[in-house]
Amino acid sequence: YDGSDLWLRYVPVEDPGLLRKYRETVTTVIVENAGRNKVHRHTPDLSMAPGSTERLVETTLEAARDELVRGLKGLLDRAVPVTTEPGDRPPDGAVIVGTRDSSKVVRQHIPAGDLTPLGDAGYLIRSFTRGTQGFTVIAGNTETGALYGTFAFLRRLQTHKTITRLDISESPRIRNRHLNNWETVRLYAGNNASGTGGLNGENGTIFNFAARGESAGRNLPVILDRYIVVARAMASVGINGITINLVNADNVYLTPRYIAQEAALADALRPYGIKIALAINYTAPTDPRFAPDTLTNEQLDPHGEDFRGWWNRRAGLLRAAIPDFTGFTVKANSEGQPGPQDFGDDHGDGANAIAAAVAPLGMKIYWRTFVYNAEVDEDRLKRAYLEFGYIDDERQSDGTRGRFLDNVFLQTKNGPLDFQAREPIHPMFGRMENTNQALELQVTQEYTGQDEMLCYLGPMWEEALKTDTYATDERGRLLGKRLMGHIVDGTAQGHADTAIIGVANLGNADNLTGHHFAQANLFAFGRQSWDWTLDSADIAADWVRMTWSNRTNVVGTIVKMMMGSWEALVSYQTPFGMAHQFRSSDHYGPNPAERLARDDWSPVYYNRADSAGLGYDRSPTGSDFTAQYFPTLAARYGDIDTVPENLLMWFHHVPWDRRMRSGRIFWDDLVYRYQMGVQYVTWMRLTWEALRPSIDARRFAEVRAKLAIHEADAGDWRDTCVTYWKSFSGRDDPVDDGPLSIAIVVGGRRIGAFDLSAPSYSIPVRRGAS
Ligand code: BDP
Repeated sequence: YDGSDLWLRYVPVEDPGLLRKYRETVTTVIVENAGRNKVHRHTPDLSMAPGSTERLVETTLEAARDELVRGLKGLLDRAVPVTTEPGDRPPDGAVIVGTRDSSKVVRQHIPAGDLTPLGDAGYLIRSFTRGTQGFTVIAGNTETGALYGTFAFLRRLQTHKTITRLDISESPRIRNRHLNNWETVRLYAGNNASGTGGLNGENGTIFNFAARGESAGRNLPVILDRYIVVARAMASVGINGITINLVNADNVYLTPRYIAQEAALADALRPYGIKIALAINYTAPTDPRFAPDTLTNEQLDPHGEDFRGWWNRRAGLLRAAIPDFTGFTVKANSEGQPGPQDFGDDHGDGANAIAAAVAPLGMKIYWRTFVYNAEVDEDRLKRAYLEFGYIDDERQSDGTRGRFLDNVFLQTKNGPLDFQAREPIHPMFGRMENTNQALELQVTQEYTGQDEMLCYLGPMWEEALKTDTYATDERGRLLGKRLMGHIVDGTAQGHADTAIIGVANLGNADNLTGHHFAQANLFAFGRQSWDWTLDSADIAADWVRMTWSNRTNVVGTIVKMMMGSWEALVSYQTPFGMAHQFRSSDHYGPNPAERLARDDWSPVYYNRADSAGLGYDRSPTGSDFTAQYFPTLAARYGDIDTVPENLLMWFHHVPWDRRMRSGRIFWDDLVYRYQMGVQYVTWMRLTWEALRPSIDARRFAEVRAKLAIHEADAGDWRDTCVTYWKSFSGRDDPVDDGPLSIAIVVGGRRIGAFDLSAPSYSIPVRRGAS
């Protein structure tokens, strides 16, 4: 097995008792009126798409029905009949999927009052029994809700949970759960210099617009089978949108030839509840490729009609081809991308101009806040708040605050730097009370081992989402809702429209993500986007059961490997709050001595190594970046005695002989930490070896090969960094008094530890986990 189904594997249930029970509970699938609500299709010839071996579905209920049929056939190891007619009373063993609109059964058995509060994406799964007879209803207010419920039901079988006496209702906490697909990231090509390589899944991009197909004499876009696997996988975890191209945007995506391709892709994704968007370039209107509709630089005035008119026309073309096109992602005045500042305007002017132009079409603007400028700031981290904060604060003529329009989201990375393995939260979360905030996470492992290292990111996102922002301090305390997750889901500051964005890790490798374990990060991103309060260990356990095996020892072992893997990577790459020690050529390996043309791209700028110590002083005695946090957090981070040790060097220049909480001096603890990270990888490699009898041959071998590379490269990180630090500290390696365990702390809560005396990872039993 090559991993190409992601976690949508429907293998026969091994346990005979459970299989018998499942077969009793599920004997028929009933989906009424699946073919109604035909979705708008611009490419009718794609019903059987060239390049695809599968018939493309036309409606969301068809997608739900087909998934149920496919899943049950695999899991129950026998075909389950489908009917469209429930009769007077659903037969024993029926599973009915629908909405109150589509299904008589749903209308009869699910009161509107139970469904309405679940909104347009929520679902309900309910068992009905009479005597020994019973049936199951999966219902949503919308077909998409019903599809989500279908996947949730199948997940229960895939993870061997009970499917009787169900009364489940779920709805997402965040409204827009999107991927950003950076389709070409040639710079970080990993092992493959010509494609998107290590970052996005080995050989190249997931969507291939160069592929064309001949059908009925016409030159049609190709919908490859893997697009549909991706669509199903996204829907299975509730992801409902995707910006399909790189943020350093190529204007070609706005040309008619590409729009035709985008329309075909949107048609294929639509039944799965997924809408598409594009990343754009601020100065696109001046691109000669759009002639005769091309503007001059002088016409790029965000307050003028030329600029707004252009974007309105372009968005209109997209809307005509893609009726549910959602809008644009914009990277402006960032890393050489053009933006309003080039013309004397600010982000508010620029974002609002495009937002106003597309608002009549119901579209939104996701304006990224990833900005920095070495020429104006000593500390790169301060820039975003300086450029955006005052706009949020500005009093408007109608007395309200905040200049950004309602259809603008500011899209901000979880941390203030750039997707490092551990960052403090970005101080803008909670600060931008009058603006829609979208949280951007990096699913693709640019700085976390790319597709070579096994690094499960669920705990990292959980740590970020469960960090206390102390937003508005006292008021926040009274409200009781001031975690990062509360800011993002809108409950902390009363935002109705909410968004979370994951930079996707999809590519054209057989397993779509390059490393088999990278699939877990896409899965976790979706699950945490739906419900950020979930426990990352529970998510890992679901994924392992769906992807690898339900055998207790396999589940326990792989979950242990995953849960410690991120803290291990932090330990051998950038322990105790160190950041950005990557060699610039690929962002994979270490080069702490590197000094580049730009300070703020250089490892030496971040490590500040000298004979006194190591780390960046951002406290009031240094750059005073800490002042951007709410007072309680600012005080905690700003004081070397109260800052959490795992963020020590993020905020302080730490003397080599500083006494650490372990009782050892900083230098010794630092070296031990590097060593422990590497030892953990060794333990993972050996542990995987022991799983050989339980894992299919191809995937076993592929992961085994990756772990060997991982171990060697982790050792390289340790050796390169420790050797370099030693040239400043002048100290020897500590001997024989190493710590025995590293605590795994998520959201201020110790969730476990890995113990290196006899390497293993332990997760204490948690109470109250559902
Ligand atoms: C950095 C990447 C760069 C991206 C940038 C961004 O190195 O390729 O363009 O983020 O977020 O991590 O725009």
